[in-house]
Amino acid sequence: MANTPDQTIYVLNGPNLNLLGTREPETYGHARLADVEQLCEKTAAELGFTAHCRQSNHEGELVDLIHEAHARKAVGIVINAGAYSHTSIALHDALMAVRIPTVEVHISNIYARESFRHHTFTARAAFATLCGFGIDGYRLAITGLAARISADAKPRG
Ligand code: CA2
Repeated sequence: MANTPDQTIYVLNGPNLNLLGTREPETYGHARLADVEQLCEKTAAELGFTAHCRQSNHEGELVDLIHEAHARKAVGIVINAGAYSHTSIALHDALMAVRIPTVEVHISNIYARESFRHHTFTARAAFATLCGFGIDGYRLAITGLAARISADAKPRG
């Protein structure tokens, strides 16, 4: 079955990711959040999906966006919850509640950094996690998510 453009993937970015490209380029590179969102929109469109990109610095707003994804019948979520990945049971619970196939992305390799970044709550609610690919991780995440969604939509025989 062909994908239709109303098949929406939510791309959610968490706290401080609005600063991308303005500070700490050695860790996060030179691309800005607008570049990330453009990459996601292009990648999704090439695969027959629509990327709906949102960023928030507020945990509750991210919870609301996960609920919104469910209400709007989004078919997938790509999430980089930033530092909330390591702290937020609320985001974990929201992702578990909506049961939307989710991929977690981190721009940096969190396992090569401080130990407090090694555990993520949101990863437990995702079927896959990517880290360390820079912003290309978002393209890879959407590609893998699209493949999973298309495979799940195929009738088994
Ligand atoms: O590597 C990632 O994508 C992170 O999710 C980024 C978070 C960090 O807390 C996670 O451990 C790993 C931080 C995002 C902050 O982004 C900035 C970007 C530019 C300048 C300053 C912060």
